Amino acid sequence: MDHVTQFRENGYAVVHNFLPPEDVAELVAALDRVKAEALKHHTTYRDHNVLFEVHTDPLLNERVCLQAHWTCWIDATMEAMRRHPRYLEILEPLLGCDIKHYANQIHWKPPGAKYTYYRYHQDIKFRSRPELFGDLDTGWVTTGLALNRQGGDNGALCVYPGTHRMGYLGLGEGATVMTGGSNEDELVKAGLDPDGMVQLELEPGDLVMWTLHTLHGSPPNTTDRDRLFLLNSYARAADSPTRGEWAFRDGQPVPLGATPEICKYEELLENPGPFYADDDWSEESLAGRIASNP
Ligand SMILES: O=C(O)CCC(=O)C(=O)O
Ligand SMILES: [Fe+2]
Repeated sequence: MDHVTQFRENGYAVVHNFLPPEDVAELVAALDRVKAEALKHHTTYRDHNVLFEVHTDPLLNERVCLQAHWTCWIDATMEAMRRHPRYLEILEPLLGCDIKHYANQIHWKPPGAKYTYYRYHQDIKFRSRPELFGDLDTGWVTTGLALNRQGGDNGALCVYPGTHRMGYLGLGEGATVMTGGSNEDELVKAGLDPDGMVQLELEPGDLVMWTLHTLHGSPPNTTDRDRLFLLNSYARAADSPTRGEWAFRDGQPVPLGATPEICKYEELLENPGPFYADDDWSEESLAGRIASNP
């Protein structure tokens, strides 16, 4: 099956060898630069759409960076890669040739850290203003690019085929997606067979794509290797005139403009930062914390 058929039938698709090794190596080097920059901050830091999710890990007793958003604003490799021609190639059959970009996130899973899993959820949960977007079912594609080898042991993504047709299932409510603990029990409550969850095994340069309704999550990293994952979310430009950065216009890559657009951070205009968030991930302070997701 080609990726378009897979995506439509299963709600996800894997594109092996999406990027060649030289591009992967460039991205891995960029991730190292970004992480070094992030760890200059004592806690979570935001400047417009750029976010470094930094906290002191309760097991490692040292600072870790779990996510970095929109690093295309601070790193030329990241900026070029968000509109790499391969993205257009795989997105055009699904979204056309006018495409906007809504989420750009690096996710790390530092070995030995406490919070390296993502509870099962559907990304529609994180669209705070769905009315601003047209076609939430077929107009959106989230992509996750594996930048190192990943499987169940180091926390690769899991997806549940067919859930893209089931509407919002309500999994993962009542706790944050990165800290709330396993929610496997909710699968059964939602009428799903836990064995239906597919654990992906990805090589460096492989890409997985999923919809806003595809149920997914990922297990913790139990190895001494990190898991390097680069997420980018795209949608049909015509569906959201007021949100998102252009990625491709009329089939041509579009660099970032002079100033950031509102993407997922709706408070961009009123509260652009830079500022630090009070990001204490100790057990006591976690209640009520909202993690930022694509
Ligand atoms: O990084 C992962 O494994 C999953 C991330 C995810 O699903 C999300 O951020 O919405
Ligand atoms: Fe997600």
